[in-house]
Amino acid sequence: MKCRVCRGPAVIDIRRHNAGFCAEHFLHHCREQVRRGIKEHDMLRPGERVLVAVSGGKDSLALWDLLVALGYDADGLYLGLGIGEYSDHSGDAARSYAGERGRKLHEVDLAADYGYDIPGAAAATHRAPCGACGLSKRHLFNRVAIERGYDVVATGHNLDDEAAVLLGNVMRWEAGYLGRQHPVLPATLGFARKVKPLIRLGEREMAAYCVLEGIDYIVEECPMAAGNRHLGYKEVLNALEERSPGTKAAFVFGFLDRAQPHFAGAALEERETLGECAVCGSPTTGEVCAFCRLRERASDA
Ligand code: Q46
Ligand code: ZN
Ligand code: ZN
Repeated sequence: MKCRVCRGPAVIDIRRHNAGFCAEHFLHHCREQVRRGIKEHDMLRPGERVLVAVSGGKDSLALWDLLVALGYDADGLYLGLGIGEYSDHSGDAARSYAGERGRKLHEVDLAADYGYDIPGAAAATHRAPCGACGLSKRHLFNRVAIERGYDVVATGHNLDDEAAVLLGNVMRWEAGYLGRQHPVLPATLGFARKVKPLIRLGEREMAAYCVLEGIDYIVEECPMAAGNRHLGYKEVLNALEERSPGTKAAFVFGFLDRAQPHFAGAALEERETLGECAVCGSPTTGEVCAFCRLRERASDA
């Protein structure tokens, strides 16, 4: 297999693009895909301050690296979830990446700063940990962005993640979620803009990017992911992709082009009914926001 660009030996073959790339041109391909994604969806503008949600995994570290390579002013935020060794290792990976490359990493620790952790929240609510975890992440990334003057929160969701979430949402016809499933959620009162610049890159590409760029990321998966529905959807999608490369990209990009706009109204309606949380001031549909309610229950436990 040869590099599509220079005809030298390829180090990676991307079936979806029916192309191989040498190391140099693969890194260029990744930057190009991010640049295109940002431009197509008007995710970021020059001079904006970007807060990258950093987990220490391949996607978030590659995202941070790519944004800086493309000239964006991007800092990281690491959230300590208190999930045993997994959290210790992921925090180390995020800190050493930032330290080695001289980048600014903010940190919030759920236990020290908010009095609970994810395993405790799961026990207190008798629900799957990912619900409390996702809620805490959304709330805190947004809050830190607003408080510290960032214009945008960028997350490392890649094409495989988006395809799996989309399949889940379609299987249940979750109109509200489908309306919000977009690589850009615009800023509204109390919410920073949220963007997903890795939308055009797959999981395998992100792992290869890290290896080729010498980024040490945490390979172990979160132990609480077991039983997470998205893992099942990913397996199904991988089987389809294996049979016909390009299926995931067609599924996600076709949705964004042709179906998502039909659902956008449902999401807007929800936003119109928002007031302010009596405890923290964040936008919420109730008196007290879901994060403050979770914190209250989990820190009592
Ligand atoms: S960290 Fe949190 Fe994930 Fe672990 S508890 Fe679930 S949501 S699986 S990306
Ligand atoms: Zn090449
Ligand atoms: Zn609140």
